[in-house]
Amino acid sequence: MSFIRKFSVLICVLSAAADAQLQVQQAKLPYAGYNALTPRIDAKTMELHYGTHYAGYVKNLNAGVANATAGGLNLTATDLTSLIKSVSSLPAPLNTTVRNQGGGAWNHALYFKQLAPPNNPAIQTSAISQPLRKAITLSFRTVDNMTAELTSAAGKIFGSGWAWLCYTGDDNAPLAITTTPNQDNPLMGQLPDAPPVTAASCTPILGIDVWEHAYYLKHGPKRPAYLNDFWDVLSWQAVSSNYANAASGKVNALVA
Ligand code: MN3
Repeated sequence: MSFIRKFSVLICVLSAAADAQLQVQQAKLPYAGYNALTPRIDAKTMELHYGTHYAGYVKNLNAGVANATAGGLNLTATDLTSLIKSVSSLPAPLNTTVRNQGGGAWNHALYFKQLAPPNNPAIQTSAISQPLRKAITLSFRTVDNMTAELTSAAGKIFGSGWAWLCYTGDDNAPLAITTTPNQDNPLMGQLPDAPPVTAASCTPILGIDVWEHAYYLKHGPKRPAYLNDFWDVLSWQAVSSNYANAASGKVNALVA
């Protein structure tokens, strides 16, 4: 075997090994630091939420994937979105890891990327794109109706979970509101031991985290006060971009 041939075989082996293991990175914050969302979301909450909880989901997911692939599992998912969508077909214990830690990684990437500082024009409803506005009108008549329904759904979640504005793919009602417990995500479909998902398999374009870690340091038990603050730092520009990506099937762009 020539040197060149040996060298290219080695390259192939190395790239196959690199492909075999999916490594998820934490999404970068699209604003400057943990102080950027004050006073709506305080720096200590951001530090704990982004730097500890979200970082933990990513770390634990990568460790679980590394363990499973080291044990001989041939993982076909090439990104975080295809991984969480495939959760029902994964073997134990990876299925539980992907559901909890992978869901946590996906949900928090969407969450932090959709926010903007309170003085940023992106938070004005005038930043809503024409296609998103049309979808909201078809599904809820007005933006105010939609935000009221989503706030109400988020307020009613018992314990930890998420409220979602979700792209359905239905031309007559392109958007729906749904909730999931823990770190479940509508992209996972209807999970066997979970409460019925009203719009299973839809693509979240806006997510409200109602775990206590998202608000307890500042608001204590007052979840409605947190929900008020949340809307003041929600970037409609980001949600518009999420809608465009969801509607064109570029779902992993929501969390990459
Ligand atoms: Mn959280």
